[in-house]
Amino acid sequence: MQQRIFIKEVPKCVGEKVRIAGWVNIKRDHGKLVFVDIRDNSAMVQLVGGEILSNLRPQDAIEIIGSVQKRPTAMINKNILTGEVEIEVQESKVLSKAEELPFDMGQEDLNVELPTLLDWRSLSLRHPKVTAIFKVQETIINGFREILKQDSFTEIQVPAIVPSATEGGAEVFKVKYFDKDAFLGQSPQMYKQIMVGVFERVFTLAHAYRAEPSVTTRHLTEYLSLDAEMGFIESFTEIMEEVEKMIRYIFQKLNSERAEELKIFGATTPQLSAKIPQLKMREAQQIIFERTSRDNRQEPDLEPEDEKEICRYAIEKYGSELIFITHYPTKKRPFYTYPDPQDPEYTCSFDLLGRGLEWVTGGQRINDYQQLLKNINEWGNKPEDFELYLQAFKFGMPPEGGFALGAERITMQILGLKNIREASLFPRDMERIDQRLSVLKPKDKKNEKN
Ligand code: AMO
Repeated sequence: MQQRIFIKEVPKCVGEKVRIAGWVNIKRDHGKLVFVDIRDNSAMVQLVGGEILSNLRPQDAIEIIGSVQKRPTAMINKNILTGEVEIEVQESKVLSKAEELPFDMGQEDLNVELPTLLDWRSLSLRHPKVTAIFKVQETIINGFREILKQDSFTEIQVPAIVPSATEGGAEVFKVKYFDKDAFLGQSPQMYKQIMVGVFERVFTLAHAYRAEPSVTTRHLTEYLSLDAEMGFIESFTEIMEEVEKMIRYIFQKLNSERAEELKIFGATTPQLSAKIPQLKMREAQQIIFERTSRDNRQEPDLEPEDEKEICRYAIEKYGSELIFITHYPTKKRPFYTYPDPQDPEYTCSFDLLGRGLEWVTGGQRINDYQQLLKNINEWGNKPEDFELYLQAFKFGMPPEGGFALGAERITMQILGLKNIREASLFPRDMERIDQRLSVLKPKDKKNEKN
């Protein structure tokens, strides 16, 4: 039997007979003449036929044999890879029939509300506009991997079931672990730090779990955390330099490999200045106060409105859509964060904000065993829950630090998506674990934030 080829190869086969397989995207029935767009993992191509195609329905999985021919000049579509050819179908076989669709998958813009897209996820993910989101995400993840590998980081895998909360006690999922309690890791933080003692530079792609008790457009309860950690640093600014290098590499990769997908969303990678600007958190709050008269100068963190305002400022002042905010207050950061020796009320830590939202968090860590032990107690944790982690600091842990970014968050921000759920194949939130867990009752509306 003739071997199947991928659709992207079809333009090279003019005058030849080919066998291809894929899904019916759209059917246009003109009576005697029927046109079908068929899609596989590589491209889409137009089929022409008569009765042989008339029974096909959108999303049927089919296999056909046909002759590749040049399209009449008036029918050429320069916008697609296979736009100069079509296949005249001689044999057609339905491999699996599709039911009637719950919404029109043929519309280019997919004008369907998000809850419907999520209720029919296995179908909606096949739409080219939705698929484009995950191609972009894959490129972001590949970019993260490639640049860190180039810089001598080793990829590690960490467990999801953990003995203790690391990023704050409240937002943690408890799991029944035989006759004990365990938790789902809020971050691979502990493990990446331990592994600095082994490989010096490590990174991981870890599922992170946060029991976020509210419904927002930027939080998931399970997200993909792209984490890195490096030893033998002299200052936390080295970590920011690594973040900047990684971000630039990812943007460059997106522009060269994903121009088509960015175009579908009318998106561009964020504009950057020669160097990403930096401000201390208190400086940022002062600027926000001067610009808006909103006085959050005593607050321990930036409010969502503040993040938006300081991003507007960064564009106006520096021509940069990204900005680092450094020196968050010690008491508001996790116990492992390194206090600034010059001003221990504040930490050697940073967030990278972009287009009004946080993208990355990072900083230097406390690598002194005694100081870490003291902080674990002061932050209200039990040292015995951190035994294995603490052990690493008894045996020569160099000065170190690292950072993490949420894959869905970055995808959302680059493509200008309104809701982070759009950037997750199968999003988890308070109301959905594939199925809708409940329908919002009026009294729960107070949990709805932006
Ligand atoms: P943090 O808690 O700030 O830091 O998280 C790091 C990054 O992860 C993303 N993120 C989320 N994305 C989707 N849904 C959520 N609920 C969610 N929470 C966080 C954001 C955020 O910037 N251990 C530290 C990192 C470090 O210091 O290395 C940490 O987890 O993009």
